[in-house]
Amino acid sequence: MKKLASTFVALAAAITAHSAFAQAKPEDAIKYRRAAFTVMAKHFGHLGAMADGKAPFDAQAAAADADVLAVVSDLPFTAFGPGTNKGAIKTEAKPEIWQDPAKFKQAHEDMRAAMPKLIAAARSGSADQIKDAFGPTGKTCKGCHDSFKEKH
Ligand code: ASC
Repeated sequence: MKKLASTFVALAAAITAHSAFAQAKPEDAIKYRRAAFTVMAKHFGHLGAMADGKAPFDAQAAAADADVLAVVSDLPFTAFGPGTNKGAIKTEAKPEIWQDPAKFKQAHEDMRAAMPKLIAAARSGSADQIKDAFGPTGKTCKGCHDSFKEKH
């Protein structure tokens, strides 16, 4: 019964989160999440390049990256609703996302725990703080990719 109740709660949350795509074609959701991940990777990657000394450090640009990540980093996760495992355009999302939603949710939660630290670091204007926060956040990106993103 407890399991049934928690399944219902998870389902209700999923329906709410995915309502933007409830009536949409699967490829609309695929396009949306790929676009959000692309924007995310661009700004995350820029922080990483600055942390590694591969791009000149620019505190203002770092804060702008943080602002983008604060808005964009949760968006892809609204677009993995039921039936969006395949569509008319390419997706690298693995079936495991829909087969093991609790594990996928945990991967999202891991990122949600790490990302605010990177965002705060990037807003602080300190290259050292960005360097400290970047690795742990990147680990959550990689952890999710390893389980849920097709390798190519
Ligand atoms: C990036 C990027 C990712 C992550 C991942 C972290 O810059 O585009 O997908 O970092 O490679 O391991």
